[in-house]
Amino acid sequence: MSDLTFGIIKPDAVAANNSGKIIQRVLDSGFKVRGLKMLHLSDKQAEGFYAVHRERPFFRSLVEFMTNGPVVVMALEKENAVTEWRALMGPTNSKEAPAGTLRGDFGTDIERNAVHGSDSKENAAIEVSYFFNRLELV
Ligand code: 3AN
Repeated sequence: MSDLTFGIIKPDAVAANNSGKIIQRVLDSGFKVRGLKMLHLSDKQAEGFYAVHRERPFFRSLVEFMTNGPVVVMALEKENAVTEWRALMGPTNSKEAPAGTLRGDFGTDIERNAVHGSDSKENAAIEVSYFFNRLELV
């Protein structure tokens, strides 16, 4: 099996009806979807997921944004999945993300940036298991 990474279609992109387009771009880019579900994060779930950012000034705002509507979580498989998914997403700030990247095409700014992706193989494994149990991964 190739590498797994973890992705989220964030509340801004779900609310704008862009989840389908984003999933199509995922498939067109050669990822295999190993896990997929929609959920509405609680404060505790979002705080736990973003625990590494707890001390950052934007933490409260990030948690509020991530809990303001449903998200779609994905376990994605591809050779070099972490790097490939981050390349498809584009840079963190949607204002600086080029057209053709998901954050460039579907995001608004540094917070409302449409998608999340793991930043390392180690974090990908942690994040996949935060959201999926083994029965939910095909
Ligand atoms: P990435 O998601 O590209 O790995 P991180 O890990 O630096 O970026 O940030 C995690 C999330 O926190 C980002 N996806 C973004 O939504 C939010 N974020 C990062 N920096 C800021 C900021 N200066 N203001 C508001 N939100 C931010």
